[in-house]
Amino acid sequence: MPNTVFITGATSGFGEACARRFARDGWNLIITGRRQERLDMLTEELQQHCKVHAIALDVRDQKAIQTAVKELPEPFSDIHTLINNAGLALGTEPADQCDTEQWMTMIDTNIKGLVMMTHALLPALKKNNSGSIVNIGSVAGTWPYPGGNVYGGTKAFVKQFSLSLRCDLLGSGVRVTNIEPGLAETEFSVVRFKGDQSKANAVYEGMQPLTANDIADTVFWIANRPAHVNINNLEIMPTQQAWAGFAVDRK
Ligand code: NDP
Ligand code: 8X3
Repeated sequence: MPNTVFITGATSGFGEACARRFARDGWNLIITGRRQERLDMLTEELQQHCKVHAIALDVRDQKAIQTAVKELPEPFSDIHTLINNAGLALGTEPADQCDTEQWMTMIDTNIKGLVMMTHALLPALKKNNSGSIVNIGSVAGTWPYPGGNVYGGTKAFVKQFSLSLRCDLLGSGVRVTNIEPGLAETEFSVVRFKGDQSKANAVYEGMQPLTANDIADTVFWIANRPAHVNINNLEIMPTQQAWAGFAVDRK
């Protein structure tokens, strides 16, 4: 029987590419996201290759998470891999000029959504004494940059939560990985700049960013390591991206 993967944020970018990658190898898919029409299109495309269960789900809605998990039909209730991918960055303003509503949205989605999703699926994952949780962190969780404030903070949380989860799951057979991608061209920057496509394009101008498929291949590789192998943390950047030095305020 094929394994089942549960993907949050499968309507775009990394999540959508993961859905295609896992479908290609015949995994059963649970695809989620807020945009129903995108879920419908993806279901129609992928159900030729595998079984697909689509759920319109906002990860900020804790009750909806509980219901979605409780009502998973056979064979989807037997989950091997959870990809905690749903997330976003909003704005790049310095902290004192930020819209705090945007801060709360990032915290509610990237932190609270991820932990509640994880908590809801842990019983199903532990039942089989195997499987994987793959969390999508970011280089922003390790390397600070101006305007990254709360977004970077949420991804630092994801990194530490992933490590702590590993400790709690030791002996369960369930693996945990935090992936930290650098610049990748998806809808990420369009969302960050509130639909301003030219601002988003400028982020990737003159360089070759990662693609959603690069990340999907990586996630697929991680989920398919032998059961005794746990990739703890994996940072992945475009070749044309590296770190800058410290900033110094010289008077
Ligand atoms: P996209 O904007 O292309 O995709 C984001 C996905 O998250 C969409 O499917 C969106 O679905 C979903 N999502 C957002 N908010 C919610 C919510 N409240 N409930 C459910 N789903 C939600 O961006 P990426 O694919 O690039 O981003 C995926 C993850 O990767 C994010 O966690 C991001 O922080 C991280 N990341 C991205 C990098 C990049 O450079 N692109 C680099 C490092 C990390 P919908 O709108 O339909 O709900
Ligand atoms: C996305 C990568 O560098 O834009 O998490 O924050 S970055």
